Amino acid sequence: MWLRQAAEARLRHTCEQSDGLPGYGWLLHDGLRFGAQEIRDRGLTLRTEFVKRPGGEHGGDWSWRVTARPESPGNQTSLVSLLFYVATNGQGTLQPHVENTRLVSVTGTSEELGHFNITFHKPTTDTGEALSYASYNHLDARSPGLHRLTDVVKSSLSNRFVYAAPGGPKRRYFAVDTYRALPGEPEQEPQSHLLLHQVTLTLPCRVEVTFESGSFAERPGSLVGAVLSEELAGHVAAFERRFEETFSLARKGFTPQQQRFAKAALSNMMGGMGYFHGHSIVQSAHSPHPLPYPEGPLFTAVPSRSFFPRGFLWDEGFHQLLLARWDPALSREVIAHWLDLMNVEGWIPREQILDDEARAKVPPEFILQHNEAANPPTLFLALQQLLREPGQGPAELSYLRQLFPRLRTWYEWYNTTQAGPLPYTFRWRGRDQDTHLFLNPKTLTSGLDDYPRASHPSPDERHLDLRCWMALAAGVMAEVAERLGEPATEYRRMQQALSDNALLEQHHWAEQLGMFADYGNHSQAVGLEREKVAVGPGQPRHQLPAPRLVRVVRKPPKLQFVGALGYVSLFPFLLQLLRPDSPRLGSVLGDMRSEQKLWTPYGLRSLARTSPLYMKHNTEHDPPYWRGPIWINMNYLAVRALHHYASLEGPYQQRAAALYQELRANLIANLYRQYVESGYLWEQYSDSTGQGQACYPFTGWSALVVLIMAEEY
Ligand code: 6A9
Repeated sequence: MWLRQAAEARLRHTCEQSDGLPGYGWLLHDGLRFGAQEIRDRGLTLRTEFVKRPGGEHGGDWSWRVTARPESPGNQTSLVSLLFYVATNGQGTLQPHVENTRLVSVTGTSEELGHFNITFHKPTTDTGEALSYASYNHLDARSPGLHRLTDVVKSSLSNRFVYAAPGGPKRRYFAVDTYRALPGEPEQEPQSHLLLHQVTLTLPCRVEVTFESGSFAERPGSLVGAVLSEELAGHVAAFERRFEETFSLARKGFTPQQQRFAKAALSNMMGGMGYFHGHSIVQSAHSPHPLPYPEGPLFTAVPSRSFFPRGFLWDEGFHQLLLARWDPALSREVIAHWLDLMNVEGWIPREQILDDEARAKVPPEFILQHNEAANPPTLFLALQQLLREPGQGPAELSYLRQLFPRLRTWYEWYNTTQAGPLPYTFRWRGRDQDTHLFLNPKTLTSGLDDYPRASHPSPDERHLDLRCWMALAAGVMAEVAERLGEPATEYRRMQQALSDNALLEQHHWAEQLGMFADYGNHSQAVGLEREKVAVGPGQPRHQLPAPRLVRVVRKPPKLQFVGALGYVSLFPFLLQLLRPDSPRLGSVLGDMRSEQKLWTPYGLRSLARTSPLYMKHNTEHDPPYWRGPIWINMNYLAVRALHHYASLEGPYQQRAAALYQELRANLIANLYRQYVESGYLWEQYSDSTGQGQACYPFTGWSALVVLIMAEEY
């Protein structure tokens, strides 16, 4: 945690989107041994770096270095506190070692770490020179849990302390004082023992912390000061080399600044990975009440470290497309973790909100996971990528063998629970059922939330995107089964049926609309209008609730194709099911390149400008999300598909090649420009200005720009 000492002290712990910081994120991170992060707060910049040194039985040692500098060099006199804490989470012990008021070190034990020793080294200047003066405070407290640590520290702050550097003015400052129990939670059992070391000093400065593992027997010397600097420099050099070997961005002519952008994108995805543990809360059709899902671990990347710091099933498949290029072993571990979250039916919860800390960040209506709810099985995309990695040996094969029973069950779950009304058709379950309050009932499970579907949800629906995902899934299942010598014919047959362009057209080509589409009970003539509220006699109008926006259906729905040109219509192309000589490929490319429809100078928009629900609110409070803005996961699939069709002989080969160049250049230019201007990668981009929108920093699938730069598909 950190604190700028001013009249109003504001303790910072996590970086939150609502803080509006000019920038924060990992600039370098190798996923395993080292990382460097920059946090630009108002008034100061923090650089945090770590190095891990393997050894012993418990993961070895690590050191952290935190360097704080004033935002502008003139600002040297401002006083800053850096707060370092250690906390248990339900088990383990900690012993503080205090000299005067300074917490010098903490020794402790935990199940996972065995014995350890954490040392808070004396602060120095930002270049490691001795510092003449600093003030120290510490706190020994109990917290109801990790999710309340910030509150515990805040409630113990007092400004009765005086900073008195020799020859300087005396200054009062805020520091941790005696601990008072949190209001509202007096009798709750404390889950967490917290020890905190506070250093107060002027900028610029540096503090180092070392963690030494008790089972690490022959340590060559502590990882601090010059030794740490040297190790860090070695890691930076190795990272740079490996980055170029993996992605060839220098060779492709990207500038050093563009390369730094790509390194930050990859690093922040990797540095955002977390090891989560706990249980989801699940609503099953078999039970009247929500139930806790079995407890378990999840090692995963996240869409946004600060705003969505948890696992999302279909996001993860995209994350692993990037991470598998950097470290296939890491990806294999993550995929295995996800598949281990499967229940006996073959279902994996879509959003992983596993403990109190995670739940504290999610509004109550999003917490429940429903066991009929799917999400695109993008882990098959990641697996497809891993299968292509060169040098598949016995280790990879035995990994696949372990995965196979789960893959089989997972695939079967989709195949049965999400089956459509006709053979070889599919339907997302769990659409919003209320047709009165939404312009178009949402389909959160598809991942494309408010993308327009049939206006009246019904069992007659056929969802094009899910059908294409299943074609991909069947193909990967067939390949895995063949490699393992398991029965593969049924998967092959399914893949062939789902790739049959005639059957695809029969179920999803809307001749009159000239596009691929969903099918269902649909009316195009819908709109939101103010509800008319009846006023009783003598009843004053101002006492009534404000009229709501409700949906009116001006023409009754009927079974038909759904006219909503956009990402869903592109799916047979995106997942490369179209034959290269299919005339439909020509139409798809034409729609993509049309500025009236999907093309923008910044990437492909999610819904055509000509589509009736383009940029329409879904309710009063629900702005358009997948109804126009540009999303990078889908654009990645589009660039990848263009690259594919550009490599196959056919009537559209040249067209695909030209579009490939153009779309790729547009995406890279815009994401880079937005990063330079705003300091972040974003959840989506405006289709009219290219500006980053919604959540930030979002180095989930938006970081796929690295693969687009590298031309890795
Ligand atoms: C909201 C508010 C702190 C929505 O990237 C994760 C998902 C995608 O899987 C999905 O395709 N995002 C996309 O349409 C974000 C979903 C966040 C839902 C929870 C809670 C948090 O407030």
